[in-house]
Amino acid sequence: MFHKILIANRGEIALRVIRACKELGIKTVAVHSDVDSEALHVKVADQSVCIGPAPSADSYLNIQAIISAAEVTDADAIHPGYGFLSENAEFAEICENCGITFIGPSAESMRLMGDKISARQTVTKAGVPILPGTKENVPSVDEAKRIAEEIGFPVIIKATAGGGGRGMKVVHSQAHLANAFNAARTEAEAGFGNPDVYIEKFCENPRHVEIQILADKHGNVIHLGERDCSIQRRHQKLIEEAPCPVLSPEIRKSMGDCAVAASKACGYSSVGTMEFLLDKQNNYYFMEMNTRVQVEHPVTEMVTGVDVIKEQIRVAAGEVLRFTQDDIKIQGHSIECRINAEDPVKFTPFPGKIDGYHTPGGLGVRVDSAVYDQYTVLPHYDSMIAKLIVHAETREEAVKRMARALDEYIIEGIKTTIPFHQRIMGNKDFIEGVNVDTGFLERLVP
Ligand code: MV4
Repeated sequence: MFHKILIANRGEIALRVIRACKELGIKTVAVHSDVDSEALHVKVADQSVCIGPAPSADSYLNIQAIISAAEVTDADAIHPGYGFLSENAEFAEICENCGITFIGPSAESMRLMGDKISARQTVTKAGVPILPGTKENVPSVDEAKRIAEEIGFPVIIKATAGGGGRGMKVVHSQAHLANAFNAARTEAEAGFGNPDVYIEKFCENPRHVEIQILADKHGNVIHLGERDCSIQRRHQKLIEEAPCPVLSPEIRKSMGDCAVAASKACGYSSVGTMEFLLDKQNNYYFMEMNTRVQVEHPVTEMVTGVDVIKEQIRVAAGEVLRFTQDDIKIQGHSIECRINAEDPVKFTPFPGKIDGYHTPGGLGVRVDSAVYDQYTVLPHYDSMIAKLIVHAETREEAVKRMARALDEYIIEGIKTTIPFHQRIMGNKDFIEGVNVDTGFLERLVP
């Protein structure tokens, strides 16, 4: 097992990793920017190192500074959290070359799944369903027109280096194809340094369902069931839950088997997530893989009892998976609300000093957060300040418990998305859980 882990992140996920390390008896090193010296992850870690000025590019994305911090503190592993360097294959490679274990998959698996065209090819070989579309880069407008005609409109053009909804164009007819295709390639080149795009049949208002997988370095892979993340706004998830309220046991099993097969096909180890679209006929299609721990991992922890971060650290250290698929039982229902320092109507950032803070508690309530009373939420970073997670025996009870916990949560001095979540917990369609898809928020009249 590792002796000391450096956490190359900030906020609640840095704290989450430190908590796992403490329980495993591993020492921790926090890194922080100039403006983050009062951050909670710095206070709770055994050691801390300042790695640069406020802008992420100069600190949390500064590979040289992070590697130096690991070397001077004698850390033998780096946990990247999510965001920042977590899906940077070059960083993973540099860590390994410096004799530091990167707590995540190999650079090779990251590259294979990071490129969406090669990800589609890889999972197809494993028998995982994908939407009709191209298997290669589409090089020209003429080729794009021919393919779109063959697939049938609507189609969607996506950047192979994109992901998470960035760099996508929906096209409804041949007349709009050329413009969309050229724009997609230009944006892909500008945004990701790679102009390659692929074309897929567009699926209208699907549900976003993803499977958590856990793989060791010895070829053992299991899944921890699914999460439904359909409540999103502009590709930012706001509410996630487990299990998905509309999945039959048969589809749950076949989707889980697919996720495991896809993971084996790319030689994956560590935690990861296979993202699928679920259409109105309950067909599902692989979209992409996230090769890191995700924000919403706690809902999976609540329904499985598995500490996803501790297991991620154990497999990174070379341990054999402690579970088989049959050990994993889904119990009850869990919901997570992302609490952002934002105007709850306009969703614009609202940083500032927290002046009055009280967290909810009681049975089945969990708060993953790194803020505290009198803490100043900074404008330089992501606006998520807390995750409020509940667990209950049934979905109905979980919704009520979330409503109750939101009412107890006091955050004064800044605006937060708590009122937005309170409104959703009272929404008839959300409560019923059936008429919910990725178009849910757009259909809600303010
Ligand atoms: C799609 C799609 C419909 N059809 N692909 C968005 C995130 C990325 N991982 C994949 N995404 C989507 N891909 C096809 N072929 C719908 C989404 C999608 C979405 C699209 C528009 C607006 C909101 C969305 C929310 C989730 C998924």
